[in-house]
Amino acid sequence: MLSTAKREEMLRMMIKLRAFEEKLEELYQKRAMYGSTHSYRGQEAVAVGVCSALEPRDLVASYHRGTGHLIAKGADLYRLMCECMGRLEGYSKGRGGKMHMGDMSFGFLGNTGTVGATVPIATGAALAAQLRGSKEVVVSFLGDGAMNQGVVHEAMNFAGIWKLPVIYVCENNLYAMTVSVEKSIAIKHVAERAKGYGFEGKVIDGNDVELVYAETLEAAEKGRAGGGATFLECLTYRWDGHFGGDPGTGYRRKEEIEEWKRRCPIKRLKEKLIAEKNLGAGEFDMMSAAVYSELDEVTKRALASPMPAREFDLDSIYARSEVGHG
Ligand SMILES: Cc1ncc(C[n+]2csc(CCOP(=O)(O)OP(=O)(O)O)c2C)c(N)n1
Ligand SMILES: [Mg+2]
Repeated sequence: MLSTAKREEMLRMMIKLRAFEEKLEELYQKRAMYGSTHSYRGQEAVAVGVCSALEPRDLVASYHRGTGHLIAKGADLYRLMCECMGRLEGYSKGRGGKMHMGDMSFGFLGNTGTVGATVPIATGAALAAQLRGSKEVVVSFLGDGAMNQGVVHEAMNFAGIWKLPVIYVCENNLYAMTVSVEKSIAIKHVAERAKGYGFEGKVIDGNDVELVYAETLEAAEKGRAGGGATFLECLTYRWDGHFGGDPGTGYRRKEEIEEWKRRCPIKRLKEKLIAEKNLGAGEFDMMSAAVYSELDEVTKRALASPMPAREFDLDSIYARSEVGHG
């Protein structure tokens, strides 16, 4: 059983993830963001459950819906916000925007907008960890849609052969853009594919943060002990549209959205802690208010921070032609 302090910490972190998405949406509407949003609202228990079970030395690779993974793994909110706004003090000096940043100081290999590309990156990092004997475990987050990319199959097969210390966390939120899993995946649970790669695949409730935590801990211990990869299919749901400009309806029924909102991962842990008398309703409100006000401060600072200067346009460009300028 997890301590109350640990569960409160996870609750606070889930609120932080949600507040961040709400702030990004507000900024997107004001055209203050660099690029679009891919809201993580509704899926918070996956990022928080997984990252809370990892050790600081462990590594994470993520995808386009990656702000939650970044925060849960320890990103600095100010630098993250700056990157989302294309500002100089962002993790990629404002060049990558919210889909492209990484920082090894907190074990974040990076996220990418190329669907499926996260998986070979994480698998390669797991091979490196195995060769170094470092006992690091690598997590690859991916969506259900990514499961149909060829490179994912190649990487998972490789992980199975080499018994790599990697955990594939598939966030099955039932849709890839507007396409439902029923239309794109021939089997009911994509976790069944893990058997074909020679490692264990489990289907779990991705809105239960304590369960996600426990399953990740078990998979990480197995990976560290040389037991190889694990695939966790976390059943969850994105509350919002695929990206900022998508209302999220049309291809999804209103009742379906409402039903999943009732299964809110934050509400679930909050109510459990209150029922156990480990948290008061007032305490929850205070916790929540503190998170939102911290984020307001961070946003204010980020909005006042510098934009990248023209002189730096060619910095960090590794391949460029020496001819044709002028
Ligand atoms: C290689 C590639 N193909 C297509 C796209 C366009 N695209 C962006 S997100 C997305 C859907 C991904 O769905 P899923 O993996 O389930 O993640 P979710 O958006 O549901 O979190 C697609 C097809 C892309 N970015 N990269
Ligand atoms: Mg999906």
